[in-house]
Amino acid sequence: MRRSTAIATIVIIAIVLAIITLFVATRETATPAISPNPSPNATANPSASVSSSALASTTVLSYTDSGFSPASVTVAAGGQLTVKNTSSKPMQFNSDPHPVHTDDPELNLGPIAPGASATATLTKKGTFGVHNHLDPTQKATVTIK
Ligand SMILES: [Cu+2]
Repeated sequence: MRRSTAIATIVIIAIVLAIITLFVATRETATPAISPNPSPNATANPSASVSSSALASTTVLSYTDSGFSPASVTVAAGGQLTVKNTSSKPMQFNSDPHPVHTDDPELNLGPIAPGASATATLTKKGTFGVHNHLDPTQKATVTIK
C-alpha cells in the first residue's frame, strides 16, 4: 500500500513535470515565433510612415554624369527639394533662365561639389525650369504645388 502510493505519487509528479516541460517548451518556441513577427511589423510600420512622410516633405533630385534624374520632380509647397550631386564633377544648380536665374530664386542652390547635396525649402507655387549653370544644356523641371 505505502509502496504503491509512493510509486503513484512519483508517477503523478513525473507526469506533471512532463506536462510543465511540454508547456514551457511550447511557450519558448511559440514566443520567439510570435515576437519576431510583431517587431519587424512594429519597425516596418513606423519606418514606412517615416519614409512616406519624408517623401512627402523632401524630394530628391539627383545630378548624375548624364544629367538630372528624374527630369521632373514635384514638391508640395513648403516642402524641401534636395539636389544630390552623384556625378564625378562639380555642378551649379540654378533656376531658369540662364544666366540670370530669376524665375524662382528659391531654386538657386549654387555650386554643389561631387558627392555633396544642397536643400531648398520651396514656397513659390508654379512650374520652373532648372539647369546646371556650368552646362546649361542639362535641364530639369521642378513643380511646386
Ligand atoms: Cu545658369
